[in-house]
Amino acid sequence: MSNKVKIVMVGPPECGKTTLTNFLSESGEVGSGEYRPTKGCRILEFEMPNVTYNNTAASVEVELWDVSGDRTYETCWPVIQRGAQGVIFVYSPGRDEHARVLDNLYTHFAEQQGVSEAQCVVFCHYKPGAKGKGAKLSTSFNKISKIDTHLDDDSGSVKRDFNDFIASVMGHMSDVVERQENFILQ
Ligand SMILES: Nc1nc2c(ncn2[C@@H]2O[C@H](COP(=O)(O)OP(=O)(O)OP(=O)(O)O)[C@@H](O)[C@H]2O)c(=O)[nH]1
Ligand SMILES: [Mg+2]
Repeated sequence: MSNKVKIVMVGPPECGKTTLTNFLSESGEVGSGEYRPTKGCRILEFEMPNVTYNNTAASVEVELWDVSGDRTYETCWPVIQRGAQGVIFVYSPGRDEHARVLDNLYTHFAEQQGVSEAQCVVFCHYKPGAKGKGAKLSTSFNKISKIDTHLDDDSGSVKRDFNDFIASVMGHMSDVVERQENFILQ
């Protein structure tokens, strides 16, 4: 199995996807203050040297797609989704209407693509000074891990949570490959 993984990050405009992808890939600005909406999509490529799944530590090449929250780019979604093995849903605390946005994104990026719950995670992203709780998400998200992300006071845990998510996706992918191999051998 290849140690490459394609992950897409989606969510409403201005919730912090570009900031999070810059932070996770250790490239670009993190919280410069100025908001520049992403046009279409950006792709960040980086290596994670130490991901443990199936009881072994491996190095994983990550392709992280930072998808614009602007729905005028929806025509690009089929290209963006192709071959994605994981989806990160991001939204902002204190914004109940974001639950509906995430529901629609779940339908398009997970359900219709056959991406399972083990391949998804939700980040409720707290910008500095952000208040409030995450919205109540629909039942589609019941089995999906939900994580609060804070870059300013606890950025280490965001890296760990992301590492755990990549491990979960890789573990899931290797189970799928194993099942396919067993099926062929039967
Ligand atoms: N300091 C700081 N600023 C943040 C953080 N997260 C987001 N911001 C700011 O909030 C604004 C919006 O963040 P972006 O990361 O551009 O949001 P986005 O989700 O990529 O937005 P679209 O590309 O339009 O979908 C920018 O001005 C960021 O600098 C954070 O953790 N810390
Ligand atoms: Mg962006």
